[in-house]
Amino acid sequence: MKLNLKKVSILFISLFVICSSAIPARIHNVDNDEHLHLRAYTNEIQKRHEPFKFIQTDYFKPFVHLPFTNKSVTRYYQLTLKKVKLSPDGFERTVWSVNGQYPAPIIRANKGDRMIINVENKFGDPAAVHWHGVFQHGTNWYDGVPGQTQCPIPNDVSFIYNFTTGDQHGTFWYHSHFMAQYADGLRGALIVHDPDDPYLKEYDYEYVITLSDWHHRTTGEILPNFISPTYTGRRPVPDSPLLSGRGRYNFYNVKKNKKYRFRIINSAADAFFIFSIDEHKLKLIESEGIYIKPTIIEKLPINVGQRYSVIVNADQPIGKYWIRATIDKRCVLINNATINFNSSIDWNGLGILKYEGSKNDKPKSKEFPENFKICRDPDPKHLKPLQPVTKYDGNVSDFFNITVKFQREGDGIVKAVMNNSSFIPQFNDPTINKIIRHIPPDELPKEQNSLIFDNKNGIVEIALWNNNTDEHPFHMHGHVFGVMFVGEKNEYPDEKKYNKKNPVIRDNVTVPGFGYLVIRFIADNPGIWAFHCHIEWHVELGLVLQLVELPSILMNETIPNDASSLCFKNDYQKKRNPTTPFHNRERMFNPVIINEIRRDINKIR
Ligand SMILES: [Cu+2]
Repeated sequence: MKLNLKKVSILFISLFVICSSAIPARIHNVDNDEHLHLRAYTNEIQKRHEPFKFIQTDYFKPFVHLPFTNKSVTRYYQLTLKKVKLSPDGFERTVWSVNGQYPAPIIRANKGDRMIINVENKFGDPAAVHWHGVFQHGTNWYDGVPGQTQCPIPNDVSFIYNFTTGDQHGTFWYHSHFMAQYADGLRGALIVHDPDDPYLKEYDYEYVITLSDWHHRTTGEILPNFISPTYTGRRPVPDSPLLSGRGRYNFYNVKKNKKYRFRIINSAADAFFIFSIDEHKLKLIESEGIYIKPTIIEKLPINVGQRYSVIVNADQPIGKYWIRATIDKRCVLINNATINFNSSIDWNGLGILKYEGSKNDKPKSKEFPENFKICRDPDPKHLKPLQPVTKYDGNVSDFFNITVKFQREGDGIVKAVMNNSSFIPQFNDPTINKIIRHIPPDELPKEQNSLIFDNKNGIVEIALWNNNTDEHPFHMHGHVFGVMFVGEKNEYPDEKKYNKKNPVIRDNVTVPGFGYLVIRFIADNPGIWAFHCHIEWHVELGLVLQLVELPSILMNETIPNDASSLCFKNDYQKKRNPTTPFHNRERMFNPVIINEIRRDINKIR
């Protein structure tokens, strides 16, 4: 067979495009010397550690907190990533599993513990694991975001994530941050117990419920249709809503007069859920690791990536009650060209709260009425932190204006853009590597959507305008933020209305369709942190930013060898000398403003 030069170069160009953009292709690794070297290296690292505990968990068994000790504990967990055949809703398909199960096992720790987690990749695809909500203070390279904080873990390679839970406690989760892999199965709960939990005496047992939208087709099949110039549909329609990875007849057993803390995690790729338990009110106590003033609610709206804890008192007559996790299809637009538009989905996900001693019959319980705004986060008055946080009330040192919209790009594909730029990761040269080899942040590629700020402990404000019909659940890595303002269409941000004194604190917030969002956080965590819509289909269309936080500190860090060696042809040692200090340079990602007079956000219309 003859290959001419033109064909070869087309092949190489196509390979480059596949490897360096969010185009949906499973990348298969070729064995080469570097690869073999890496395997030997990771084996060596593993020998130096304690045995890793291989965990599998039953989400339908209640648990109590781990034993509390005076000293923090180092916990060694083994997560083996492997494709297996499973039938979560009765339909068998290939699942990107962790330790053979879906959802991935519940990882648990106490506040202050060190987590040493060995991720052994047997997927046959590259992978990475992100610890959603964990600050990763001082360990940015273990945040698990290919293209930003690490290179993907190649197949047949083990990689050890090593981080501390620090002062954090609450309900977190972990999932793949590589392509749309988490929608195929790599998602599970991460729980950090707190010996100082003010609500500890108010519940006897705990349950974790992960909510997910399940597809019968893999994302490898869905994405090439979705990201195509000819696609005129909306976001792919799922086939089932699942509670902790199961369909309708999943039982959460309770004992009469006991109290249960339910930790609800929306781990969906897309779906906005409404959660409730018939005839049992929910006492809301936690939003994303933050204790909140207890509020009694009947129905809990929960968007993608968000977490809440509620206490449920099993004080009703012995019997069975529906647990409802309904995908709110009012937040989902579907047309006839939408992938799986004729799905046979029952949008009403169900589980059963089953009292000990109840009869073997179907629940006859009554659903609570609805009394909240659709496709929105709960009313801020229900999410007030137990301790009001005032640190966001001060002079803003860095301010960014962001506009979100969808537009057809040069390749004919409708992409999601932030300030007219659709995010494209460079998987084999993540941003952190670039900063550490002293590439000036303003020289980062424009399509990496960098928000650069370098004022230590300064207040950073992001004002975001969502110029399209969809609501978006925005998640920030490495931080929680104070929600200053959420506005509907034509309800423009007005600083006088900002909630500076006692804002909602979280890491994942909903911006309404054609609405506004203003958040503030403290620049206290040097690193590269993703800030993105958590609808996975929108991530694939580029709805991602990266915070380049305190680069003048970050550039002097050293990436551990195991993390840097994931990158082929790694030349991070070769440091460059920036000719001009960062703070004297113009920034790349226009029209983002740094350290200038704050713009009147009303003018961004
Ligand atoms: Cu979105």
